[in-house]
Amino acid sequence: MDAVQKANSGHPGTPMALAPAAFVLWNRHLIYNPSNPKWFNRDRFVLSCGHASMLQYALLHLTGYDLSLEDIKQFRQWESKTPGHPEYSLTPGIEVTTGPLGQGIMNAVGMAIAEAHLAAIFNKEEEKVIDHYTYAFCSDGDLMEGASHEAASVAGHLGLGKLICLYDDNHITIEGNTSISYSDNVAGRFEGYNWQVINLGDKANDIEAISDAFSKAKEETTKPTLIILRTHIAYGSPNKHDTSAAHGSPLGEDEIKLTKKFYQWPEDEKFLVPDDVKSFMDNRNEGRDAEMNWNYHLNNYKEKYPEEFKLLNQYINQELPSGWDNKIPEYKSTDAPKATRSVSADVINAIESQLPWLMGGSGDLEPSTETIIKSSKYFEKNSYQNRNMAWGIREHVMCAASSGITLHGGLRIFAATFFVFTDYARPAIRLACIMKLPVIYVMTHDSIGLGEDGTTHQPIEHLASFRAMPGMTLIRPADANEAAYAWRAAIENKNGPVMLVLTRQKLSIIDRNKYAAAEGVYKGAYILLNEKKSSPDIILIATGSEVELALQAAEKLEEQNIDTRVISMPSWELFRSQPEAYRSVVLPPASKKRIAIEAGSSFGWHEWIGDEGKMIGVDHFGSSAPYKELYNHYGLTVDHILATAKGMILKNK
Ligand SMILES: Cc1ncc(C[n+]2csc(CCOP(=O)(O)OP(=O)(O)O)c2C)c(N)n1
Repeated sequence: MDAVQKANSGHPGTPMALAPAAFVLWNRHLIYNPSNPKWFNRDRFVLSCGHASMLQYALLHLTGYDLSLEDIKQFRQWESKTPGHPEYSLTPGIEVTTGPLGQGIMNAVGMAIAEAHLAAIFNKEEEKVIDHYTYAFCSDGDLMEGASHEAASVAGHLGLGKLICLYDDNHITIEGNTSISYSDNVAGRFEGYNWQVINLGDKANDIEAISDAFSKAKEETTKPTLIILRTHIAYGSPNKHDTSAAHGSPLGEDEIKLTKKFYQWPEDEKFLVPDDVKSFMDNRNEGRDAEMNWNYHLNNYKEKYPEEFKLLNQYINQELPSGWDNKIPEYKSTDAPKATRSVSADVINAIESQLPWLMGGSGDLEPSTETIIKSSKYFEKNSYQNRNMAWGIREHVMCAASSGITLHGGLRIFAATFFVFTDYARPAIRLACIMKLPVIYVMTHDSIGLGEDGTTHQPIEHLASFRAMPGMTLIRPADANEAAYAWRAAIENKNGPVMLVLTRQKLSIIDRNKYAAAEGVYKGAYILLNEKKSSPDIILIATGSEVELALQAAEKLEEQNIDTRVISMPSWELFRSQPEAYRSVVLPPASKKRIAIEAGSSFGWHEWIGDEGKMIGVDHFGSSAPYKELYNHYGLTVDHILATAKGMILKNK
C-alpha cells in the first residue's frame, strides 16, 4: 500500500489479496536461495499477473534477496529495481518479465517442460539432480486470455505434474465485477484439460488450507494442478475491498490508515517492517542449506556418473565445442536448387549431435518447416527425454514456452512455423526480445513465393514488423550457403532472439567462385558482385529469394554497359552493427542510385536506398497462384529491375 501510494501509481489490491497465499508458498513450499537467485535446481516462481508486481517485490525483500526497502520505495521510478511490472534480469529473483496477461502461465509451461526434459535425461533412481517445481500465480485476466487455453492444453496433454498454478479468483477486473464479462466454469475447463483442480473456495486467509493444497499439488506428479482460491481484492481496506478501485491506483492516504487500523498495524507508520517479521521471513539460511544439500547430491552424482556430470555442465554452459559446425554441408553451384527451409533441415541434423542441448519443434507444420531432429522422437508424456516438441496448432504457447525453456536454462530451443503465423505468437516473441532470450525462430514460407496458398498465408508486412522490433535479429538468406551461415550466426548469438526467414521454393545455389563468399551473412550485408569501374552506376540490394533476380539483372545491365553492384543483405540488424567504415564501403554514400528488391513491404527500405532510391516490393496482400506467376504479375522480375535501373540512369542524364 505504501509503495503504490508513494509512486502514486500501481496496483495495491491484488498483492493484498494474495499475500496469505504468497506467504504460504514462499514460507513453506517454494525452495529457493535468496543469496544465489540463479541456483539451478531452485523452484521457479512466475507472477503471471505481473501488474501485482509489488507482491513479488515485497516477497523478494522480506526473504532476503538483494532488494532493499529503499528499492521498494523507488517503485516505478527511473532506473529502479522495482519497475511497474516484473522485469527479468533487472531484479534479482525475478524469473521472467510479465505484464501482458496470459504470457506468464505460458512461460511457466516452458519451464516445466525444461525441468521434465533435463530430469529425464540426467536423473538416476538414487540421485535426482534436476528436481524442482514451477509455480505460477494467475489472475482472471490470465485465464480469460486465449493464451491460457494453449498453455493449459499443452501442460495437461503432456502431464506436466510439477507445474502448479494458483488462480486468484477475485471476481474483479479493471472494468468492474467479472460478472459483466466472464462466467466460465474454470474448474470444469481445467479438469477437461486433464489438470488436477483443487477448489479452495473462500479460504483466501486460511493458511493451513492453502498449505495443504500446495502439498496435494506436489503429490500429484502426473498432472499439473490448478488451485482455485476465491480472494478479495484489497482485503482489509474498508472502502475499497472487492472493488476495481483497488486495482490500478493507490488506495489514498486516508484509506491506507483505515486499512492499517483493520490490520491492527500502526496507522501512521510507512514502510514498516518490524525486526521479528524480517527475521521470520528471511530465507537465506534455509536457501543456503537447500543449495548445499543439492551440491552434496551433485557431488555424489559426479563421483558415480562422471560422464553424465560432464554432460550436465555442458547443457548448462552451452559452450560450443570446437568443430561443432564441421558437418554443416557446403553447397556447390552445380548442386540442384534447394529451398532454404530444406537447408535448415540439413543444418539441424548436422549439428544436433554436437549440441545435445538443442531441442525444438513446430506448430504442427514439421513436414513443411522441416525441423525434426531425426535421431530423436517427440517429447511426450513418459518420453520427456526426446528433443522434438510437437506444439500442435498453438503458435502462441510454442513461442512463449520456448522462452520459458530458455529462461529455465540448460537448453537451447528453436520454434518453427510459417512466417505469416508469427501473427499468432507476436506477444511472446516481443517479450523474448525484451528479455534478450536467444530463442531461434525458424520461420518458413517467407513471402508470396509460397504461391498457391494465397493471401492469408503470404507474409507481407512481417519482415518490416520484425525489423521494427528492438532486439530482434532477422536473417533472410539468399541461397543454401547463406542459410547455413544464418544458422551458424543464430547458434553463435547468445544475446536475444534470431529469426531465420526461409523459403518454401527452391533457390539456385550462388556460384561462390564467381561471387563473394557466403560468410558475408555475418556482416548482415556484403558485396556479392562488384562493379568493374571505381564506382557503380547502380546498386541493387536484395534479400533472400530476390538476390537471384538481382544477379540476373546485373548481368543484363553489364551487357548494356551499366556498371552494377549487387549487395546481398540478409540482415539489417547485423549490418547496422558493423563499423561505419565497413558500412560505407558496402553502401558508398556518394552512390545514390540504389534499387532494393524484396518480396515484402517496402516499409523501412528508405534507410538503405535513400531519397533517390527505388524499392521493388509487395505492398498488398498477394494472391493465390503458382509463385512464378505471382512474381511476374507483381513486377518481381529481371525486366522490371532493368526498366527501373534504366529509368533512374536516364533521368539522371
Ligand atoms: C494482454 C493484456 N491485456 C490487458 C492488460 C491490461 N490489464 C492489466 S490488469 C488487467 C485486468 C486485471 O484483472 P485481473 O486479471 O482479474 O487482475 P486483478 O484486477 O484481480 O489484479 C488488465 C485488463 C494487460 N496487462 N494485458
